[in-house]
Amino acid sequence: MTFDFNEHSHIRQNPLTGDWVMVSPHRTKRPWQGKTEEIASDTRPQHDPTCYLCAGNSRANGEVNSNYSDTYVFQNDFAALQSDVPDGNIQKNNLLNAQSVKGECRVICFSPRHDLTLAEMPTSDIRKVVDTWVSEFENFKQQKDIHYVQIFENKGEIMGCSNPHPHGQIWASSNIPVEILKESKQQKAYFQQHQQTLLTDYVQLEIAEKERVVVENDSFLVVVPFWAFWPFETLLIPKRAMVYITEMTEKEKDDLADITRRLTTRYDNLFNTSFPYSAGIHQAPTQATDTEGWHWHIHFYPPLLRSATVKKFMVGYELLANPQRDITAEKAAEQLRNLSEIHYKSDN
Ligand code: H2U
Ligand code: ZN
Repeated sequence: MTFDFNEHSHIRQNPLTGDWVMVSPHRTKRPWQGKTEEIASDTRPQHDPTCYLCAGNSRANGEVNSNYSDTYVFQNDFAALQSDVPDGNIQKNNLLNAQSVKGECRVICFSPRHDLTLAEMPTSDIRKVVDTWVSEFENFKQQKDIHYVQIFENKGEIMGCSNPHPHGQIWASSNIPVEILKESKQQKAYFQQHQQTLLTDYVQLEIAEKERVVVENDSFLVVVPFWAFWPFETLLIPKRAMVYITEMTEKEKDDLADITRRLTTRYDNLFNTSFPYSAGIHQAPTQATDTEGWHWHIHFYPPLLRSATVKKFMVGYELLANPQRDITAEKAAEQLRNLSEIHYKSDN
């Protein structure tokens, strides 16, 4: 018997973090049936008078949103990070180790339209979201106390998102989060060995192999990465190595809006549902003098497995030992690649 990646259990390494995932393809012996459950289309109004994020409405703490017409950013009223925390730390016997953390949290409303998501917004409006990400990041990058800026979107009730109004968040902190520490270390080591960013080489490899590619345009490639853990996890990678999103040309910003719409539409079309996910931009720490090897990118981590209602759980062996998946990254990519880029709710 010879080893077959599509048949036999194996572990794959994530070169961005050094972590491993177990793949058990034999558990999906039967061919993919592509069962999709028709979910009653959620009909939300364009403006909801009870929504905290809609234009002109009052928020939970009584502040009033402006009558915004494209994107709108406000200070998170229930922020996890606060700017007025005094410095402090605990260090006891190499056992108790703690440090104070300062920062700021903001909310970005993607559109005044309560009923839309990135997948349903026109590309020109997604471009305004890209511009907002860039300007917010630029602003935080100037602040000496801020060492990392996490821009992300948490979408869907299943992900614990509290409001269906299309929005994302920014958490800017004085500390560098663990995922970023891992990615800095791995990307730097790769660069020192190969004089090329890890993701530049990975883009080349995936364009050559094709089987994990979901969608691409002139400036970006989206793959289900070889080491994906979530069933339909994707990695959106600029084809050109850039440390920060502020380095994008106008054309690249347009292309980011384009690829975001095309990817999120494919996601919605997979199970004919507004596809939940946590997605976020990873880029170098903001005060770093050494950003060697850094190549910014966007992770999409969707929890759905088989239908709009069947979610993958990170429990048992996965929580205690090692993340594990059944459907291979290659099979997931094939499914996403074969989907339409016309949103299932649109009339075209
Ligand atoms: P989530 O649904 O992903 O939790 O995002 C909504 C954010 O909006 C959440 O962080 C903030 C919450 O703190 N928020 C306000 O700042 N003001 C409000 O009036 C409602 C929600
Ligand atoms: Zn709203």
